[in-house]
Amino acid sequence: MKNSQIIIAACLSMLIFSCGENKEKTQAPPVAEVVVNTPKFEADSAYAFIAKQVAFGPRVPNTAPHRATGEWLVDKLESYGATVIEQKFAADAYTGETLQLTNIIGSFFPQAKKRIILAAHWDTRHIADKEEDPTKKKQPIDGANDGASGVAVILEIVRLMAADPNRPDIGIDVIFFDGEDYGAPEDEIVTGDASQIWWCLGSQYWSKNLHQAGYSAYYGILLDMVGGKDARFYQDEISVYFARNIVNKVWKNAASLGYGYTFPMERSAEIIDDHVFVNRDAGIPMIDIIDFSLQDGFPDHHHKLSDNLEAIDKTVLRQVGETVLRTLYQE
Ligand code: AHN
Ligand code: ZN
Repeated sequence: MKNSQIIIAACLSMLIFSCGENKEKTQAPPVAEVVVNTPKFEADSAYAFIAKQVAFGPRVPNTAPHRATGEWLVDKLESYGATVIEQKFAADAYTGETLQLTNIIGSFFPQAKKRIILAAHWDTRHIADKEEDPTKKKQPIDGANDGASGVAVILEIVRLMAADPNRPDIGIDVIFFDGEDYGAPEDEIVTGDASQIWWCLGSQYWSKNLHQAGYSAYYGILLDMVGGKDARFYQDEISVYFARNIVNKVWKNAASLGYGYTFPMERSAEIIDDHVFVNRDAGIPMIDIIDFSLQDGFPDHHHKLSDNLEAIDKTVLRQVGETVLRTLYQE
């Protein structure tokens, strides 16, 4: 970290000196808060990245909107200076279909040894299976929050970092996982291998087939449903188990920015998401920032047609963006 980025806030010493009794006894140095100069996260820009993805149509594997979105994401990452690898593979779905999937990996600042992964899934769910109405249940979703929001916050972060001459000396590897949301509906009986997990197909593949032999990273941050109105990001048990120190630093940064309500320092549950496979099979610590609480579960619009642009709150995008940026700039 550069000295110019550090501001020492010694406010606490004033507090101590104002209580007369401790005046002479005070020996401890003032508590210093490290504040870093990050670029300003533009929530309008992140929102526009969501709107752009939604405008392609539902990003369901084996469809034209999915292919077009994939090309746009590659172009976008390259436009910010990344070297992009498209990891293409076929995966079996619970339906018996074969899905043509692509993990999109964009590497920034290749000379940096210390590398951090920013990940999100870029596909959207093929069915709105949490709808009551049987015709709605079969329709694909916009996935403004579930899918597009994580991608959008990451695009905004790399857009800003690529243009910042004072960025920290870290490398960023963006991974947009495919096939996260093609899991079987709860009420559907699926035949075949009972041990097969039908969610997270892209991360399952990547974790066993790294895009570069011997690839590793310091840690990763997965963003999933990070733009919904009334979002609360509790600490998922899997993230705490594999990467407790990363969870602590991210949640502390959220609190220091004044976002403690949105990032409660309380556990949620064991969320099955892309980070599970990255932790377990690739051995890279990865946390998940995901809108889920023990009390309310996933957001109301989860896997429904209402997961559209109206479900998005720019304030939430900004809170998540600033929290992640502050974390990166402290490395
Ligand atoms: C399951 O519902 C199994 N996992 C939640 C992960 C998820 C779904 N993220 C987005 N959609
Ligand atoms: Zn989903």
